[in-house]
Amino acid sequence: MKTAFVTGATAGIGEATVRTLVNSGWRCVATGRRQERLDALVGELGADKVHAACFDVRDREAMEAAIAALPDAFAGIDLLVNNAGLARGLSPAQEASLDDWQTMIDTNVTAMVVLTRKLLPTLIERKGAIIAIGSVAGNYIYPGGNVYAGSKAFANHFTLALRADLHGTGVRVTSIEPGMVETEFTLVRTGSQEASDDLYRGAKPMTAQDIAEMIKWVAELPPHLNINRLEPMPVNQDFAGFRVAREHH
Ligand code: NDP
Ligand code: 8X3
Repeated sequence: MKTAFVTGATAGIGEATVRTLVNSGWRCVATGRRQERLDALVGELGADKVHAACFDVRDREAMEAAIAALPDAFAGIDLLVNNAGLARGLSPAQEASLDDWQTMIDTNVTAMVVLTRKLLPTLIERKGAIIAIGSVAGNYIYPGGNVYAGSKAFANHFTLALRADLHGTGVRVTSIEPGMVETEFTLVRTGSQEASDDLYRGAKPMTAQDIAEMIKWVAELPPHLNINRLEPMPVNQDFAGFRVAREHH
């Protein structure tokens, strides 16, 4: 049985991924800050299938302690799903909160880099795989995207850079860069259930399960196949248009 390490498993894409992988015969280390949600996953799927590792990904010591405390059955990692992440705010840069910017950089950039570096030895030893959840926000610019977009451009490119460095190791690396997925993401971003509901209303966004199925598909491909990047979007979403500001005559 293979083992996946899935960050951000208390909600949305990560939670759906743990459920999908376990139902397909994987073991999962499920991480996040909300212990009660991790406990619920263990209760639902079984302690032999899910190990709950509750820590803040921005806390390097806590991350290291959680890795060191993995039970033997979960200690050899075959798949790292770099998923934990968030957006805070949609304000233009000139009005944005520096604390929000720091939170996004610490979570989406620094934590992903540190965790990946920590798990590379076991991933190489087991000829495993890395799947990272980047975003279309890293590929196309939209107003208010600023630091979130920058952090996801980093995620998209860091993941492809790993693919180059891991050349010849047998480790597979994939960057999945989704558009709009209905999760708690927009609630976290806006701080408002109403704003979140408004954004999704009538848009037919993708579901967390849609992305989990892609992760499972990529993870279970034959070992000679590597998908470099996937960029799924809802049919009702497309690219940001160019804008022109008109001077008054
Ligand atoms: P959710 O808000 O539903 O889930 C986010 C997950 O990240 C939660 O499990 C949360 O756990 C975890 N997380 C956030 N901060 C931390 C932290 N400091 N320490 C540990 N865990 C943390 O959002 P999604 O499922 O939508 O987001 C998952 C990923 O997908 C993110 O990287 C996001 O940028 C990306 N993405 C999302 C899209 C969307 O439209 N929803 C589109 C494209 C990409 P907890 O709060 O318990 O710590
Ligand atoms: C977030 C994707 O389309 O909501 O990563 O900006 S989108």
